Amino acid sequence: MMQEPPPGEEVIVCRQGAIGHLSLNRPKALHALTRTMCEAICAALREWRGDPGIAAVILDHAGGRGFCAGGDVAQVRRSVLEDGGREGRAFFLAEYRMNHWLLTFPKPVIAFMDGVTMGGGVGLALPARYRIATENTLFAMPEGAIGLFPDVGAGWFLPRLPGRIGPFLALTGARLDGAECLWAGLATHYLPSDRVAEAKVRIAAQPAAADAVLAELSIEPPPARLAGNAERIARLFASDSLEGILAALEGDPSTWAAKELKAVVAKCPTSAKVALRQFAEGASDFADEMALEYRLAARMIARPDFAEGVRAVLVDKDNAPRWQPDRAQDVTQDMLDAIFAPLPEQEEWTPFPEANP
Ligand code: QUE
Repeated sequence: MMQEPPPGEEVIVCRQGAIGHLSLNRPKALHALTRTMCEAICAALREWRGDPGIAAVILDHAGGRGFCAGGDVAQVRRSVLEDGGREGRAFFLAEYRMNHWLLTFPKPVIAFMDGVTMGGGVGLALPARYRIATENTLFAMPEGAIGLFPDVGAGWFLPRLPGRIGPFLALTGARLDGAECLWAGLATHYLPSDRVAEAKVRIAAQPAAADAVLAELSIEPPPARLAGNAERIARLFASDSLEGILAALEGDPSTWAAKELKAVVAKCPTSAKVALRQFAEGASDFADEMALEYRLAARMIARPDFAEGVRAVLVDKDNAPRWQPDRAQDVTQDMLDAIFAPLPEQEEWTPFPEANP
């Protein structure tokens, strides 16, 4: 067994047999990610990558509710207001490198989404080979509520979901439960939360049998509400233009469409158009996707909508953001072109330089 981590450690890094165990440990902030946490995760992955004594990695949260509420966007907002966004960009650089390292890690990663899994938490879970949902899972990409966009690789994973579930999640910020995550392929297994501890112990004892352990402990989830909505999601979110989706929702007589229309209209229209263009263009590989997202992040946090969105949701909590512009038709192609334009070469995102290639 490893020694106890120092108190206040934001990620608990330890080895259990042939398992590398990473536990997010910021319970008061629902384990929201800081740059320090992303760098600690990457340092552990770098060490474990070539270590023949490590067969797999477990990713979970330490105490209280979990799994991970996102990036610490309140801190990014302070950076934007105080240092021109320098620290905010450093955070996204580190976070996206972590996302890329998780996806390219040469051994199985097992992520336990046993609680809130939003934004940055989704970026930790989706690159994992095994993604465990439970009855506590609450999954969302809510960045449209804070003038950001679906990042952390969402532009890679979400367009690959069935139907138009990706654009639906991005534009509405809809929250999925564990059963819906399994149905959509966001999760690979559904376990009752009271079997999660046993799953970890058994995987640590026998990492090569992770697959069998998870299969054995899995249960049939309750029906996925999302399955019943899949047809109208595919139909009403079919357009690659925000105006097209708004028109489809407005033209549908169902109360479901009226409710989702309300959700889309409440979000930042620039965020929605950025998400749709990001999904439609698609990157050729995951590293390209992260480079694109880093450009988008650098531009989006500098726009007034980001500071305003975080203010409305997390600082003042009035949930009454004033978007600029606040109508879809006023977000122009030129504005989007400026957000998608490459950064000066020395500011572009690059993968972590490898210690042992
Ligand atoms: C959109 C987001 C985030 C959000 C709410 C949104 C996000 C995030 C948090 C969050 C929540 C609770 C905390 C915390 C952060 O909320 O990214 O530190 O305690 O991290 O509507 O993107």
